[in-house]
Amino acid sequence: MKIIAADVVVTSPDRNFVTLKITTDDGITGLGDGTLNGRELSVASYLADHVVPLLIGRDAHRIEDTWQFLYRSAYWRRGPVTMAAIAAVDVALWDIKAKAAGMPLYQLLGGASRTGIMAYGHASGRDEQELFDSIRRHLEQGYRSIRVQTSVPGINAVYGVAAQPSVDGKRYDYEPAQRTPLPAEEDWDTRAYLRHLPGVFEAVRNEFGPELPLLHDGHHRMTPIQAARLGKALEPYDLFWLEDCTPAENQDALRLVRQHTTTPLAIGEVFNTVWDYQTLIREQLIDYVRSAVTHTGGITAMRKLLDFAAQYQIKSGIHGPTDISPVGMAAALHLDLAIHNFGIQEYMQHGAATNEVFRQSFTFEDGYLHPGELPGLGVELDEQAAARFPYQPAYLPFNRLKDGTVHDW
Ligand code: KDG
Ligand code: MG
Repeated sequence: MKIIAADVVVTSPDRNFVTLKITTDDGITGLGDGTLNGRELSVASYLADHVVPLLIGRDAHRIEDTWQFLYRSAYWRRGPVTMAAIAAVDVALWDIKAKAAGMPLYQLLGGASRTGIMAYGHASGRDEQELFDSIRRHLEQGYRSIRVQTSVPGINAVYGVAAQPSVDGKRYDYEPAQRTPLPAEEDWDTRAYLRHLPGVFEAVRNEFGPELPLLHDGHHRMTPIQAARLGKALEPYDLFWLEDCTPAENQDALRLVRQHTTTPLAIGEVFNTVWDYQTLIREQLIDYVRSAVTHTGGITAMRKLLDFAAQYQIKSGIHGPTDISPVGMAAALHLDLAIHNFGIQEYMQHGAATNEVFRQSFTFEDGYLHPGELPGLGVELDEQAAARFPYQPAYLPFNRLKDGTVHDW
């Protein structure tokens, strides 16, 4: 089965997405997600200019060989642009292989290890009432695990807090990329955040009881000792995880955090290879791997990463915000269903325009996701609908401290 075409589709229904569509000589097509929030066109160019010409004529069944060829023949290794491009090819080839086999992709990954995939949603509020309201709405939608993000007195714009409910009045999800010509400037004050957050979790536990799994994302803003202090302060509220408590390029820093707190730690949404986790996994410094299939070289690389993590009782928590397209989400769900060390899946839900461009077979019922039983990934791209939504420049915001210093966002 030879690859005869590979097309890069950039579309912006509710936000920008990069999709690779591979076509084989027997008419089977496969889709892969290469979306890299705020840097979409770099991946589109990497694919169109440097990868597509290499794919034409290759055997679509040779997924491992194609992965190794793209990774090693570039000479330059790793990085989010390269690994998103490789992921797009890899996932499209798995889609094709599963369609050729007439099976949903999870069957090729070993079959289902569970009946459903526990998802968490993003609740947020500018004050306690708005936060409680957002949590209740998520519970009504069926979510059984909730990420809690809140405004902090003295800070104008905090990551993860939706300023207002979306127009349908139902969704409180937070979309960080803004369609602005320049990145929006936000402000940050770690001491104010550390003072405020434990009280918020105390209030949420008092209101919603001890059983509801609660998560929180620190979004890389603390130093290791600040992260250690927060983890310790949150222990009475029994978090499912504290995510990205400190920037983790320095993996050694997590030793300090780990020595001070039993709050479970999740890290990795900005990582793109297994090497980013080498110390974190080998020394069991984290509890959940947060990589996205889309940014970590696809199903082939994620499977190896999660199998490595499994030997150390570390589970999956695959990245699933709205900047992962429905194609990337579907790939995550097939993997979630198949692996033994599944932990939880992030699920924010896309908007109506995105769902029109990407027709999906996955379901969300009673808090559990399922990829569906269609052969392949179970996602179809409506190219005519995609063409109605051309690319629009959009950037993630950045942070400055009160004295003007740029801080991690
Ligand atoms: O593109 C950046 C987002 O994917 C990121 O800010 C979302 O932190 C995030 C999360 O946990 O979903
Ligand atoms: Mg995060």
